[in-house]
Amino acid sequence: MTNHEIAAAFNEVADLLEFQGANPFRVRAYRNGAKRIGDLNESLAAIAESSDRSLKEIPGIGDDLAQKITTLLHTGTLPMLAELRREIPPGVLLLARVPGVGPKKAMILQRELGVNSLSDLREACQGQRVRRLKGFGAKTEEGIIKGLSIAETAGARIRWADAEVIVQNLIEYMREAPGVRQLEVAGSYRRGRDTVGDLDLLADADDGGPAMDRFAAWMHVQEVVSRGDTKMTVRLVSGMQVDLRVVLSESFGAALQYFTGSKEHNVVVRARAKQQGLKVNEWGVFRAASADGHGNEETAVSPLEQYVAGRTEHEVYAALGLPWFPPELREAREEFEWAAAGRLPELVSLEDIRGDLHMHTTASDGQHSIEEMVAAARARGRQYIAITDHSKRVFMARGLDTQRLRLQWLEVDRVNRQVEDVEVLKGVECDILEKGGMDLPDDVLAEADWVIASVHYGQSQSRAQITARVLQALENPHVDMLAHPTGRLINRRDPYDIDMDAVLAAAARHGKSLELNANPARLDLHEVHCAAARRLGIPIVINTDAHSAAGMDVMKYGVLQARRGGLTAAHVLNALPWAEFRQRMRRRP
Ligand code: DGT
Ligand code: CA
Ligand code: CA
Ligand code: ZN
Repeated sequence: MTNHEIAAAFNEVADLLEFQGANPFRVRAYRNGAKRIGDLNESLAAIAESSDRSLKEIPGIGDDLAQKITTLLHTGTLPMLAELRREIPPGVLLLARVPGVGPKKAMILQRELGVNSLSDLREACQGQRVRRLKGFGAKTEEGIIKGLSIAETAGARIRWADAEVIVQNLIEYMREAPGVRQLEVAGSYRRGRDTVGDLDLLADADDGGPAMDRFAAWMHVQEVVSRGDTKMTVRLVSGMQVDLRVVLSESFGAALQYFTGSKEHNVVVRARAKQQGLKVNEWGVFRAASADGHGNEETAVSPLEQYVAGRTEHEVYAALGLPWFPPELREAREEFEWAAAGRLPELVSLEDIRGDLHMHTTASDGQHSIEEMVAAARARGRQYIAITDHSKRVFMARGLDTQRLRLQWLEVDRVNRQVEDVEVLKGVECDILEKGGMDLPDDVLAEADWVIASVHYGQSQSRAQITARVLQALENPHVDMLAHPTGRLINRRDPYDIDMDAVLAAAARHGKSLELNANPARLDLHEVHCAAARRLGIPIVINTDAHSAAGMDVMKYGVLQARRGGLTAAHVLNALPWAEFRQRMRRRP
């Protein structure tokens, strides 16, 4: 049992307890314990086994949690969790995830109205029964109806970063399955899509039985949906479906290629094979038996088709005269043209990133000071950062007016003089006002090293209005970059209605950069627009928009999205080393 899995168990206990209306301190104890476990560098199993150490030396772990960790380590289950799961129908937990509901309201809905599923909830809203509940009201009811349609159109797709947590646990757990030689998660997860529908796990083994037995016993499995000799499907407690397929080593590469997809990419691959008298499927690449019957005498007993390749993906693609494609590119967009020209791009990687040009501090809605953000940036190998707190319009986040901003910039200069290895830029995330225009005067923006323009208000304006506001901001000579250009929040808020062609053209014309906000809830710019920006020569800046030191860890999600847009380091402005980035800056500090 890994730290991840134990933390997940505690988080689930916290969710379920909270759902039952348990003492908030008790709920917090489990959540806090899960968080502390998540931050640990060593495995709980090692600490528990060591004779001179105790689990209780971990901050946030008292007698009770220590005992539960021991139970989990020894038995792989937690009786208390099993009981909670029995008491709370999974349908009701789903309710809590509807935007506008949350655990407290879900609990009331279930208790007072007997609502147990999303469709029950919709009916209750339509019958206007929800608004009559204490503490709900008509506005809440309307919010829930909106939340329901978001939950339904989002379907069961989850954000890539959330899938990553499941995948890490799953791989760690399944690696110990007897007889399994290789293990990979294929599908949209491997392609790095912003959301993932289901997980496609592949195992290389002679006999699928033991691997399937272990899989069925995983603590996060709610139900085994189906099980055959080589394929098994389960549903996890979270609602996510996972397919496990077991193949032989000769087919592992072919299966990995096949189940990584996308379907569209594979259509082209199969057509290509056909042209060459080959056939490709999840078992391998095969040469079709000659139609004229010239085959050898053994044809009657040996397979009609001759196996050509299938052990590795490289081998499969090579057999078809194709290069190995990074999974992020397998969407049948430009990859086959690039391959034909013999130049697949060398996609940007996390190691290429040198700067981070969007982050917040305690001056507005961040949790850490300038110095703390500098230390966090240093720990992540960044050479330069921009401190970009909100401007005054964002009063909820205590946005800065001219006076406070100038004071902060003095502070930035002071810190910058003190640190040798990280360059700290005076920046601001300046709001684009609802009526148009920037939230701070031009002469103030002119003093900054780095100016971000952002839309936070008036997102439901008409396409013409929002587009005009953004174009005006891009024309402002002091603006360097447009942040989170479409405002989408994955599964929660659609992008605002904006003419992206016009925005891209304006950015190109005025030499402005566009942000790829790496927050896994945003991933905005979308990959398709990243590709468009690349073709127009618009620099992309991958930023964390960190509101805390740990917030800087999201960079990898932005990089993944950039890779799906076919970006190389040369397309990413903050992949430039400091000396070169400095040359590119409008104002040179
Ligand atoms: P998802 O799960 O909706 O996020 O997207 P994918 O791409 O993971 O799709 P999924 O799970 O249905 O299938 C994984 C890959 O397996 C898919 O990209 C291509 C391949 N595949 C699955 N079913 C079929 C099929 O019926 N025909 C073909 N040609 N390929 C399939
Ligand atoms: Ca899938
Ligand atoms: Ca699947
Ligand atoms: Zn921001």
